[in-house]
Amino acid sequence: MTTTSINIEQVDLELQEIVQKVISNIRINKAEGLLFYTKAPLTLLGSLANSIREQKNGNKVFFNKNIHIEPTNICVFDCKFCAYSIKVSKKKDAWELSIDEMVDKLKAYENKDITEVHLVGGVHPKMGLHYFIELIKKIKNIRPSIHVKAFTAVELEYMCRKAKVSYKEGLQMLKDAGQDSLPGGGAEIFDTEIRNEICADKCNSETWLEIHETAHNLGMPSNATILYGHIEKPIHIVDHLDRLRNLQDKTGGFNTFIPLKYRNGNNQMSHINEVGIIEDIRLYAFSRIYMDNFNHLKAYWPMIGRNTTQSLLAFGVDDIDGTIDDTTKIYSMAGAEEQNPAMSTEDIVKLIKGVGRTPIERDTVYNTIKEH
Ligand code: V47
Ligand code: SF4
Repeated sequence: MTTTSINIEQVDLELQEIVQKVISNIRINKAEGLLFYTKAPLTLLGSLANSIREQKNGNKVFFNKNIHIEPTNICVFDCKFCAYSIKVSKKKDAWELSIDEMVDKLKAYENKDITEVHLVGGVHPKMGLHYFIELIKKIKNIRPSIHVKAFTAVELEYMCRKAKVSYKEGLQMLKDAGQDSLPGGGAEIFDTEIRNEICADKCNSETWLEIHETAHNLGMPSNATILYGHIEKPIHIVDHLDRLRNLQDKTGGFNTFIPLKYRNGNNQMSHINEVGIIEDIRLYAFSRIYMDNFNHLKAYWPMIGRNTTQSLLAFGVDDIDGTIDDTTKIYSMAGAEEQNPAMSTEDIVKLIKGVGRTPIERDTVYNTIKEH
């Protein structure tokens, strides 16, 4: 690392060694990570994170032009934090889109220069691998150049199991149909005890990691997430980041890391208070420091809100996702500030320039499309 404005003598002795390592680009281990995450002053975490983001990405802040398609909110699983899923199709508020309805959603963007479709939904018992292969083929048929980022590891585990194919076979079939990459959802918290408390019945941590590793080996990159700010403790956060860092060492297949703040509206964990902005900043800044082999750290603005997103650009974040155009429900239903998430390119550019950064329109794999 080149420069940092930290006066190291002001820091507790036990933390100084860790700071020296970070400044010298030497990886910190789990024990050091835990100490640093829990004990380092916020200003120190923030300053180091900002130096690292500037070393990796300069003054750039990336965004893309994308839409979400959510095939259904019916889900066989029962994650306690989920405000979105519905068990049975007959209930009001449930939706199940046909392939043609989903293709029509994309057709509505015929004359708009979106570059990505983010395709994720509940785990519907009847929408299986072959249904989605047909959907992806149709999407690529009408818009061959669009990047299809589709299906969390949770959806993939279920569709492969139902179709009786291995993850490798299932992913290869989806890739052949035109799927380009995987989003980062479903990771939640890898620690087994916490995972069993909040989402016991969906794919476990080892499977999540195995599916992403398999995708990377097939040449499909992916994203990674953490769901933070509920019942997890710092040790679980460090463990989660460590498992992702290990897989990234192995494959290099992750594009970006996306911390997702737990929102407490309308779910079975609504009694848990949401954490405040100080905890958000601590988590993002620490992630930037610990995940030394991830090139990008994303703040997903529909979930965390525009103001916090702007603040996080000084604490390690270099990506804010996309324009979205009000095509996702998952966070608004859990009480996020953004009830109808849509930003025009002008809005995004203004948000980024408002804190003195340089907006870079990118494609999904971080090729620059335009500097604004
Ligand atoms: O896995 C669900 C989270 C995720 C809540 O890869 C909640 O580019 C907070 O992963 N409070 C799905 N979070 C969304 C996701 C995602 C979003 C945007 C971009 C990308 C990407 C991935 O949403 C779930 C879960 O962790 N989630 N409910 C809630 N109440
Ligand atoms: Fe289903 Fe995903 Fe909600 Fe869990 S988070 S209940 S897997 S839609």
